[in-house]
Amino acid sequence: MIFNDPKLEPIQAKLAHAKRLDANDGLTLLNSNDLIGIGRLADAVRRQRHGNKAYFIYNQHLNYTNVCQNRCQFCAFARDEGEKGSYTMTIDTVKQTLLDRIDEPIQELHIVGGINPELPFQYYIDLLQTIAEIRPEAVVKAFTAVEIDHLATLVGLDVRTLLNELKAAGLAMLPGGGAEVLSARIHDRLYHRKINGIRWLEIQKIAHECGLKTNATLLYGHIETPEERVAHLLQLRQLQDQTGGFSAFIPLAFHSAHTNLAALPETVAFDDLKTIATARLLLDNIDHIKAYWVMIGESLAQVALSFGADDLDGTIIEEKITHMAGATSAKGLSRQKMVKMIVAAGFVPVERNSFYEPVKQASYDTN
Ligand code: V47
Repeated sequence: MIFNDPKLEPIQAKLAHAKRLDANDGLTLLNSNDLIGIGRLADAVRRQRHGNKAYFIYNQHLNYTNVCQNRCQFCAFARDEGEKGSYTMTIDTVKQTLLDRIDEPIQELHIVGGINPELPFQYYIDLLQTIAEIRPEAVVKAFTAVEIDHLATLVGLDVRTLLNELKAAGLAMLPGGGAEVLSARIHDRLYHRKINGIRWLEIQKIAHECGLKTNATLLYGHIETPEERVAHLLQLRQLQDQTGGFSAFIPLAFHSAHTNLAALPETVAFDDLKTIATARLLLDNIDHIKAYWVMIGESLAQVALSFGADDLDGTIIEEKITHMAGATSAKGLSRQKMVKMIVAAGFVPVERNSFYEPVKQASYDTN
């Protein structure tokens, strides 16, 4: 390959010799303006792993409460108890929300909420058991490490015992949020009330040891430096070397509207693509990189499939967290729309379950 930026040549040579990229390579990628060169490197690795397949899932998000004691600076979703717009779903409302969609072939429920000090531990057990009752075939991907840490403290159990109890009630996987950026500096400035990066990694490790797969995210496009982004990716890679428990990595583009950081601009497509491609190249031990269409929009998510991403996440049905922060993407997508997006981008759609096993599907109508 001939690059516009000759600094990419040694990176290409390393990749050709199956040598691991390091922090300097990560910085070179993020600081380079040769977007096409970076994209070609990431696309080559993506195609070695996944060919021209692009994954998606029929999933439903359920945010059981927005009452949260942590009040992170970047969040537009959280409310105080009793504040206008605050809500907590009763178990009956959860039931009804699931029953409203009972005829749809939902494979996964993605469940996250605020840290609501009023909710007893039994609520979380009831939530999991209700889902298992109504949707026994769906995989429950629920509770970030922040919620897990809170529940362990609430009920006075160590994380391992707690996770085993939640597993027994139906928990199958943890979603990737909560770490934001694995950096003490950013933790102290933007989300000091919640667990720090060290604790987040510790909880992932315990979850992996309990046989639970987890995802990992990076919230980027606020006050973090390129060095901090790279350090975040390398900490994930290091843990993955030990446990192999991360299933997917999802870069999350920051949306500033209605947050305490509202003066910050939206991320730009150039940086979104470079971040996805850099993640694909540095995270040589995490199989799946998601282009999360909710945050970068449907069109750019399609393009991202050629810049290292292999998964568009899912139908979602109703996304709340990013839309409260000004996202202009759809709140949910139909299966047909997801298939069309993938086909139009030149890839072969694979509808998957939470564990990336293909779901048997009659042929898709893409007209
Ligand atoms: O941790 C909050 C982010 C995350 C904003 O595991 C924001 O498959 C942008 O973790 N602008 C929750 N981002 C979402 C999440 C996730 C999403 C999709 C798939 C998976 C998965 C996990 O949302 C939070 C935080 O990083 N977030 N506020 C905002 N204003």
